[in-house]
Amino acid sequence: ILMLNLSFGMQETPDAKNIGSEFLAIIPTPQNIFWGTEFYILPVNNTICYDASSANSVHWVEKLLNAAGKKSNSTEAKDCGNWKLDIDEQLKDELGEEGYKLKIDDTGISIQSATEAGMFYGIQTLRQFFPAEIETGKVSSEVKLKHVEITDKPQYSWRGSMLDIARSFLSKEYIKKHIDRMALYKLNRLHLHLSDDQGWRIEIKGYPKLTEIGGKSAVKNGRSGYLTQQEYKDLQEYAAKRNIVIIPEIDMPGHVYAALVSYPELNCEKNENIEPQRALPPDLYDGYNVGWTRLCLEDASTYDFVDAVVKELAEITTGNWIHIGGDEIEDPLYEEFIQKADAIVRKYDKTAIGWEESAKADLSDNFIVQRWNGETNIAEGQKIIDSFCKFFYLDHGNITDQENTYKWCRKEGLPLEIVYSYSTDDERVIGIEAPVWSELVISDDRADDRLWPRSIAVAEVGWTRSSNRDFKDFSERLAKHGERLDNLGIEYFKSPEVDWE
Ligand code: TNX
Repeated sequence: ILMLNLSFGMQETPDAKNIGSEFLAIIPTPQNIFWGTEFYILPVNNTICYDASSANSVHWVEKLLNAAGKKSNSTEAKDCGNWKLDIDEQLKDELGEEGYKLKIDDTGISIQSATEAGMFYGIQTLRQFFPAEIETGKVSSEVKLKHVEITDKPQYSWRGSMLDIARSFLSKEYIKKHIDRMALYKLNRLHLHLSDDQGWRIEIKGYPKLTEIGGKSAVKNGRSGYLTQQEYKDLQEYAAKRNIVIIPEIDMPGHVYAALVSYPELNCEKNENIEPQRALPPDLYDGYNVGWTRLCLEDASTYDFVDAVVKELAEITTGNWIHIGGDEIEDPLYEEFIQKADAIVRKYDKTAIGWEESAKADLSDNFIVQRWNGETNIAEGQKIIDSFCKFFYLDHGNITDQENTYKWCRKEGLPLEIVYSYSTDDERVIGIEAPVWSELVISDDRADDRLWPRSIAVAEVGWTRSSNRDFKDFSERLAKHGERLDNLGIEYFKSPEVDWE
């Protein structure tokens, strides 16, 4: 490989770990990168040559060129201009579902991949070669692209971010912005926590009171609201164009107070047994307790509700997965519930995901367990998404004692370096995901502060193999992304570990 690249006039970086610090800062670090010494000066007029299967990707290149103040035309042909986009299924063995090759030399830019996702990620890497100004949509300076040859693919297929829009709602505009930001760093799963004690956030046509009543509440000082099915589908389509799959979660059989208030027949607890004691209905809940409500599992008709909700969700969801929650509840019928809910999800052709506690039940092999504290024994054949709270619960502080953050999982909080330090050799793990629970995240600015820049660390941990990861190098590259984040309008936390430029 080295010989081959030398023959293109490329040089292997002397210190692979130091690739970002000399000039460019690519995050996440690509698997293989050979820097040239020259620059390709982007001309005013560009021709994009693509094959039929790359047609959708042309749009992203046009967008980049437009923001750079350049002109472009596109042609379905091979080797005709200074941009070559080529999706070739034969490359799947080498590049997988999301990998790409990017080459910049004195003839221009070429990107190859086996899939549209890979092509999209090649373009996202290239975007980071452009000056940070590109994120404002208007570049005034000359665009000099350093000669390079990159072959890249992710370590994990699941690189997730979770927004809890149940405790406090986030608007669809915010969620769209979040999707854009995720895409830049190659995060590919957006898990939406859509229901909890404090609110129900997705329209279910068969049970309209879920949103008519349950959509009206929120945690103290938080925001209420909900997504219509149309809004959900719009978000999903917006995300899919950016290689992001939305995973809807309806948290059951616990965390259901908003549903119980909307449909009291789902509740079989005597009111006086409910902690904290509240009348059911009509009071909505705006407190912080967890693990105090449950669906009436003794009553067979509860499963009609579960079936109807899962059915509607499955109908509007294009991704493979439905998250059924399953956290923080003690109930003698819990295991039976998880098995039945899994069967319902499978009946509607989706794969179920549940929080770690679901592994107490005897699960089908395709069920995915989302691990958060590591206290539950998980069977050999099970797939796992790691969301260990001590690495990934971003409602914890960026620094120790940050205002309005939780610290129950790690009293020192979760500074960037801790998030970055996750690694595992557990072969069951298909990836990672960082949740932002929102009891205390009640505004867009707070969401930005908790998500960024730590989601960038999550992105690199999910994409880059641990042997290629180094925190010092990461923080130097991240420092160079400050201006980019500013230009994107992100109110990120200025982590003191980073020497922001
Ligand atoms: C735990 S661990 C929760 C959430 C809370 C969060 C607060 C788990 C699956 N659930 O219900 O919002 O802690 O940090």
